[in-house]
Amino acid sequence: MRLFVAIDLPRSLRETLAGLYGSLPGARWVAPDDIHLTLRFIGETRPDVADEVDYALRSLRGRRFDLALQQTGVFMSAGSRGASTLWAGVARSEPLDHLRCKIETALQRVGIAPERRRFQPHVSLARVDRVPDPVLAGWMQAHNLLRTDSVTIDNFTLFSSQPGPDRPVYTAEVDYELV
Ligand code: 2AM
Repeated sequence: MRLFVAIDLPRSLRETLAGLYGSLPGARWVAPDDIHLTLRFIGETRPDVADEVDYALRSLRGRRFDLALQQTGVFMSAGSRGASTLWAGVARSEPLDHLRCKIETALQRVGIAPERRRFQPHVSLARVDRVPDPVLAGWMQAHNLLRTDSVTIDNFTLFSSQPGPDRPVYTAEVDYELV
């Protein structure tokens, strides 16, 4: 199974983000229920290793923290990752970095290969490969100052991802409480 660890965003934040939908013709928006903040992509994992991942995450003691989204940006398509992605950024915070480090340590302890890529916390909002560049640039300028209220994050989630007919299907497998 294909796994990743993420924060399943509170409804109020998803609603704020979903309020942007429809404002950019040609964008393929992420379904509001699927909006999340990935902490660690794990990838294809054997069932026995998935059990160990769950155990490792369960044993981790993480602290709850406040999170706000700010600004928008675009990752241009890179190889197999496919379409360019429009995202909302995450205000950098020490507790978020701390949680991510704890997750990384826990995963490495059960043999998951270290993450070499730099952590760029973001919430993917839409695939925008079909949006003409000038239209995208205008939209970005108008929404660059996006800033949501801050919300308390009191859990994180192990998700599985399966290919669906038109988009991946994300399933929340286990929630882990932050204290
Ligand atoms: P994205 O939204 O920027 O594409 C499930 O695929 C989640 O894991 C997505 O949030 C995705 O980020 C993230 N992710 C990180 N690295 C990935 C990778 N190498 N392949 C697929 N998804 C990845």
